[in-house]
Amino acid sequence: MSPIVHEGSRAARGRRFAVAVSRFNDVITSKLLDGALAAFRHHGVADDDVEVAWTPGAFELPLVAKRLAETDGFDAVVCLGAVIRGETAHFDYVAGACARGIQRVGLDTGVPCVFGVLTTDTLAQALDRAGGDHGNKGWEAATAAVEMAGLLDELPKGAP
Ligand code: INI
Repeated sequence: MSPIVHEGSRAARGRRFAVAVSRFNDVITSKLLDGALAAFRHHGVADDDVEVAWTPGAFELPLVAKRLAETDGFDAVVCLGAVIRGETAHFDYVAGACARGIQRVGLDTGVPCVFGVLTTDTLAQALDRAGGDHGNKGWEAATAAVEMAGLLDELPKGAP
């Protein structure tokens, strides 16, 4: 006997995805968006099956993600942002609220909601993760969205 294993197919042709992306630190977030769109294309998603909504900052991502998740027809929502610590305690409020909010949207709606928000101490660290030495977190987030869409499709459905 072997167990039934679910891994989430990455065949994403025909799937629809939404991206909420923060304009704050858009030097970084535009690169995250480029990475996410490239990953969707890589997995066979058509450009017109992806919708992008820009928010003022990372703090606003959860509300916009919720609206997108409640819109019938998206298989997953990707949230992209860059919260950079700098000198202020603002970082902790923005990053914490953003992470908790995005997680809550996924749990409340049942639509996978992916956390593609960089939380770094410096701009250089953020650049490294937005197409630099440490890859592109936007690409990773879109790939996670594709995988979660496939996995939730495969798993037994819960009660309505
Ligand atoms: N928003 C970010 O996306 N990243 C940040 O680093 C940031 N900092 O440092 O302040 C930030 N602030 C704005 C915040 O997300 C809201 O847009 C703003 O507070 C209005 O609600």
